[in-house]
Formats: sequence, structure tokens, C-alpha cells
Amino acid sequence: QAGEAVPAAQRSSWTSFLKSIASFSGDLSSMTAPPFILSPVSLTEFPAYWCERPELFAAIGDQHNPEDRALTVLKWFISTLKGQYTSRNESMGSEKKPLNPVLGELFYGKWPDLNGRGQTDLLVEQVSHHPPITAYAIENKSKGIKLVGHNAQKTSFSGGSIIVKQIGHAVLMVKTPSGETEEYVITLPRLRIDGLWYGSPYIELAETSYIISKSYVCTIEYKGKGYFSGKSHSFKAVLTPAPGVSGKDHVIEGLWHTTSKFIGGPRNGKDFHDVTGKKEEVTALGGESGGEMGEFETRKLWSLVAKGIRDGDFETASREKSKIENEQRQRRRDEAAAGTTWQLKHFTHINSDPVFERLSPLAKIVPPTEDFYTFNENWPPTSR
Ligand code: CLR
Repeated sequence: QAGEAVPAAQRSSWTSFLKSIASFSGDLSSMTAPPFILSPVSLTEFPAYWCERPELFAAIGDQHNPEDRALTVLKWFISTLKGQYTSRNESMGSEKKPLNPVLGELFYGKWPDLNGRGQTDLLVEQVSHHPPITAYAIENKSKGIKLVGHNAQKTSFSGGSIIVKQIGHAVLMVKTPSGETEEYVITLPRLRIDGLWYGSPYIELAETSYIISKSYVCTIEYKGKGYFSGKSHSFKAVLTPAPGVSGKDHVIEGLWHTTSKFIGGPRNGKDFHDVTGKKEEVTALGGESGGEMGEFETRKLWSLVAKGIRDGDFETASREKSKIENEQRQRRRDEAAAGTTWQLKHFTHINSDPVFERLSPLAKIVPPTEDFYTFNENWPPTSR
């Protein structure tokens, strides 16, 4: 039945929400949705999903050749997908609408050093409000690994599902034992949000994403129910040496939210990844070096809205949300009047990323150019 998972009192507002998304494409984040579908977490917290298995991230720095590094990067990448795309269903019963970050919103965190893996630091900044764009940097200094990226979304509606095209890419930088910096361009899969009719949305991944370095090109294909394995959350990854590089092909197949295996190449039949075990949430920090949270830090900024949503007190939630939005509008008016613009704290926008330009042709990505938010280097402060 339609709206099965929707509280009776919100059925008509859910139906009109669906109608409005069906006739609309662009920025979903700013649309008003019924209370039952609201999440108390802002999109600026999402980059933490990249590192919920910090030991897999750290392991990239321990490999001694390009082939093992490419495989370790792929294993870490696949292991992040469960958190990125299924964790709200696990913790809140369905996919939800996250809080829409304000310009300049910040999130700082870390995963502590344990068992010699080194500390990993996280920094997130909302670099655009309309359209929403979130930039992030994740670094394990002691292992010489740094991930910098940004993401935005273009949404449309098709066959009863929301289709989300992810805009933006990430660059992973790895210091190799020879002292060189090896770069990987990571592109992002397309999302389909199903289950809308019933009021219990969930994500399926679709199409293809890439991980490209100068030595290896990895093509990851995503399928849902009824395709190659017949199961939801299926993927197949093919890792091939770049033109002119000698090395072996590897083929991996499985379910990104559970396990996968090598199905071809020298390790045929061996297990590849397994995310059925425990993940490790980020430790949120106040400020860059871990003190009091400032007004723009996401958990402080949204605390009353989030509390309202958690407690089912939607009157408070929407009143507090309006306060934040009005304050933002006022800031923009003041800036316009003073002839100034908002200054980003940690990132600088560039129109074309040279790393993407260099590596994207290896996977024949069109267009071969994309903008980027480069990360200002002086971070993390040594104090934390
Ligand atoms: C953000 C970047 C992360 C991966 C990720 C996971 C879930 C996505 C989110 C991104 C963007 C916003 C998103 C969300 C799922 C639902 C939500 C598309 C890509 C939209 C705005 C809300 C739709 C509302 C329905 C749930 C009703 O690395």
C-alpha cells in the first residue's frame, strides 16, 4: 500500500512532497519534506563515511608496489560504500533527508591512533550553499595518505525513483616508499532512491565509477536486484594496468555491503573485502585543534534543530531551522551591501583540477576536466 511506512497524519504531505519532486529537478535539499523523513544530521558529517575503517585507509600506506597499493585502495573504497549508502537505513529505518548545510559550516574530527595505524584527521567545510557543495580533507600523516574531495548532487525523477548524479571527485595522495606522491582520482557512482511510494526510501547504486592512477585503472560497475548476481548492492570491479604498464588484471565481484571475492586473475577465488564486522565512528572535535565548538560547527549550529527532530518536537525544529536560515539571509544581504563575499576557511576553488586532467583520459572520462577545491596545506595543527 502507498505510504505504508508513513505516519497516518503525514500521508497527504508525503504525497504532495512526492508530487513536487516528480515535477522538479535540481536541488532537492532545499525542499520542505514531512517530519517523519527528516534526519538530524547535516551533510557536512557525511565525509566521515570515507574512513569508518581507519585501518584499511592506513594500510594503503604500508604497501610496497603499485599493484598492491591499487588493490588496497580499491578494498578501502569498496568498504566505505556500506556506510555511505546504507547506514541511515540501519540506524533510522530508512534513507532520510539530511540537514542542508549553511555556507561555511564546518566539521572537524579524528580517528585516534590504535595498533600502529596512526591518527587520521577529518576536516569538512561547506563551500557553497546554492547549489550545496561540501569539501573535505582526510589525512593520516604518519602513513603519508591524504584524501581531498568535494561533492554536490544533481537530482532528477524517473520511473518513481529519485536519480542522483554525483558531481565532484576525490583525489587520494599516497607517499610511496621511494618518496614519490602517487595520485588516484576517485569518481562517484550514480544513486537511485527507491521505495519512495511506500515512504521507506533506500539507495541502490548504478552505472560505473573509477579509481585511476598512472599505473592502474579500476572500473567499478554497480547493479541492483535482477542484474548480474540477481542481488541488491552488487558490484564488479576490474583492475587493469594502465597502457604501457606491465602487471596483471584482477576481477572482483560481490556485494558492497557485505563481502566480495576475486573471480579472475592471479588471486582467483580468494576473499577480497568484508564489511560485516564493526565500523568505527569519527570522534567529533571542537575547532581545528579540539576545543570548544564554534558557532559554525555543524553539531553546535544544528543542535536545537537536531534535538527537536530526535524528540519528535517538530515545532521547535522548524522554528530553530528558520532562525538559522534567516540569519544566513541577513549575512548575505550584509555582504552584498558591503560589497564583500564570504571567504572560505580551508579550501580554494579552481576551475580545472590538473590531477583530474592528467588521469581521467586513462578511463576515457568525458569531459576530461572538472573543477576542484584545493586544500590549504597547513593542517592538521600539530597540537591535536
Ligand atoms: C552525499 C555524499 C556522500 C554519499 C551520499 C549519501 C546519501 C545521499 C547524499 C550523498 C546526498 C543527499 C541525498 C543522500 C540520500 C538522500 C539525500 C541524495 C550523495 C537527498 C537530498 C534527500 C532526498 C529525500 C528523500 C529521502 C525523500 O558521500
